[in-house]
Amino acid sequence: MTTYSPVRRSLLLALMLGAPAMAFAQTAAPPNAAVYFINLKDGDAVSSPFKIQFGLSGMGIAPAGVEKPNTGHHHLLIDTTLSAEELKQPIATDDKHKHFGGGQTETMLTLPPGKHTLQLVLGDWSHVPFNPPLMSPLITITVK
Ligand SMILES: [Cu+2]
Repeated sequence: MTTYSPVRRSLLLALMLGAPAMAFAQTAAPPNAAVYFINLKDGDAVSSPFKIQFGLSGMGIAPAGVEKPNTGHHHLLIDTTLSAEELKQPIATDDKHKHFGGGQTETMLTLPPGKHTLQLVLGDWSHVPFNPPLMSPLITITVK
């Protein structure tokens, strides 16, 4: 007969219950909210560095860490997209996933010449995308 320590037993119990502590809470998106690029569209050609303006309607902007209903902050995806799994957890922070946790609504970007994809994703106060996700269309631009 196998015996488990109390800690081991509670871990097993957590696993059996689906480990709810490991799930991130997603915030519901308000109806009619939309995220979009204001000054860029699919197929545009730009010279680096270039300005990107982030559009948001039907919601407000709040800095990261501030939990306020119907607000979030922008994230810019560069040459990448979020998988279905990634859309349910805090957005990564690296060269391809930029956070604008200060509540910024524009940025200057420097990219090497060639084609690049850009997409905006709104995250809640804890950097988790909304449900359903609030994303701009994915656009492809050419940097001259
Ligand atoms: Cu963020």
